Amino acid sequence: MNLAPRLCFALLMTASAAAFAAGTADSVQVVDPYVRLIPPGAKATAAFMTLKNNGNADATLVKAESAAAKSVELHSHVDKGGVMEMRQVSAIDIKAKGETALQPGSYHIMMIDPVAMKEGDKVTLTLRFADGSSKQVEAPVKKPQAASMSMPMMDHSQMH
Ligand SMILES: [Cu+2]
Repeated sequence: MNLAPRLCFALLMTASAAAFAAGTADSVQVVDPYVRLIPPGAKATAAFMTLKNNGNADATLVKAESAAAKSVELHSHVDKGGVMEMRQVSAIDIKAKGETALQPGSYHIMMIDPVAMKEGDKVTLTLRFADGSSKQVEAPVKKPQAASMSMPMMDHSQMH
């Protein structure tokens, strides 16, 4: 068996894919990133932003990393019989020439066991895309607005 030529070919393919990938990350623009301020000792927070894809190919976010939390996951909210539930997702798509909003009640980057944060701190996140390209984002820590404090879609009329 002669595996060497095939292996070389595979390496070449990987190298060219990586070169192409740099362009893909470059074509994704991060608009208005922020990390939600949480009380000290809270077990999790989330990062939000709008991902704008200026490229001609769909982009797929597959991972987010940050030194500011023990683990970082991509999440979405799903409607489960009228109750919004957080769910880990393996990827978040950004269509070519389109945009995907990471916002309260929808997609978000979950930061579990975060370091202590205060308003105005800058959190560095690394976004990794399906093709191996990556992008660094500086997200300021912001106090949540009143509207996003409450659970999304919650019907307050039923609480009284
Ligand atoms: Cu979450």
